[in-house]
Amino acid sequence: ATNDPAPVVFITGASAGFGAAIARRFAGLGARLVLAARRYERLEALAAELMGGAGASRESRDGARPRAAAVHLVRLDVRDRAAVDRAIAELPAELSEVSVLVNNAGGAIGLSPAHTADPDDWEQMVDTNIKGLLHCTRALLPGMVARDRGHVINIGSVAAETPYPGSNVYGACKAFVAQFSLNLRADLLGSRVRVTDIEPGLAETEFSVVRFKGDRDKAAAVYQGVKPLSAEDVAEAVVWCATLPEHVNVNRLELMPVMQAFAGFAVKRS
Ligand code: NDP
Ligand code: 8X3
Repeated sequence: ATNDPAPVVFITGASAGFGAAIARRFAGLGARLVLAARRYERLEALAAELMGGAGASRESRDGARPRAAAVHLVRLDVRDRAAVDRAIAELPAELSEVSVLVNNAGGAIGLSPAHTADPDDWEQMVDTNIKGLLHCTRALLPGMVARDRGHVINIGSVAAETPYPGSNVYGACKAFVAQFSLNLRADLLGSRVRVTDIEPGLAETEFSVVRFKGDRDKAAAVYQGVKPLSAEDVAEAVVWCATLPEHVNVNRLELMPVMQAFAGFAVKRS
């Protein structure tokens, strides 16, 4: 109905990359936003932009200036289950009925083969991409089911499906995300809560700077000579899934730049 309040969209990892672009797109639709990340000052700058305050110069792809109906910021490390539960329990009353959760916080740490990879990097990837996503989902899902309304949008990756050297734990985490998303659909049958796994390919964000632990030259080389996906491309896919008619569930959506494809089987000949 037209007098329904603007939906509340909870986005993890909103301080950069896809998460910030997703926030801008939902703001452009007049949504109410809960933005979470560890770098709070980044969230503050984004909130100022989205509420039309300082720094509100950026225009969205269709030329409109995004303006959120409300923005609430949460300094949050999704790896900390108690902190996730607390942040959700302490949401302002008017933002407590979250209708879209975008589980976006995550990334890859390192690109080393399994036999030399740093186990701390593996643990960080599992804690963020898998356990962080579980913490947020488990905390927000009961409300969605009780209201019989909601959408969990998980940011997976092409790495869930396609192996490549050095992807070892990162790709396996995203395979978890893909299967967990489908399993949620099975559990939620009978409710109107939707679940979508968005699986982007090569996209230029801070992803590679994080993967290469701050080595910006190495990160830039990943996108050299290619037109990668942009954060806005991915945000558009997210918003499309979220704004389809309520009876439509996109289970899984994989997108790549045209200049990326598959390498086929590798064979080591003697
Ligand atoms: P960025 O590095 O640009 O952004 C990652 C975001 O995740 C940041 O906002 C960061 O915020 C947040 N984040 C990381 N760890 C935590 C944590 N422990 N708690 C809370 N927030 C956290 O990368 P992308 O935008 O590219 O990545 C977003 C998602 O997309 C990730 O899940 C990534 O795996 C996935 N992806 C990326 C692709 C790409 O090529 N770029 C392709 C396919 C999927 P902060 O540091 O402030 O906490
Ligand atoms: C990020 C895309 O191909 O670098 O998930 O793993 S890739």
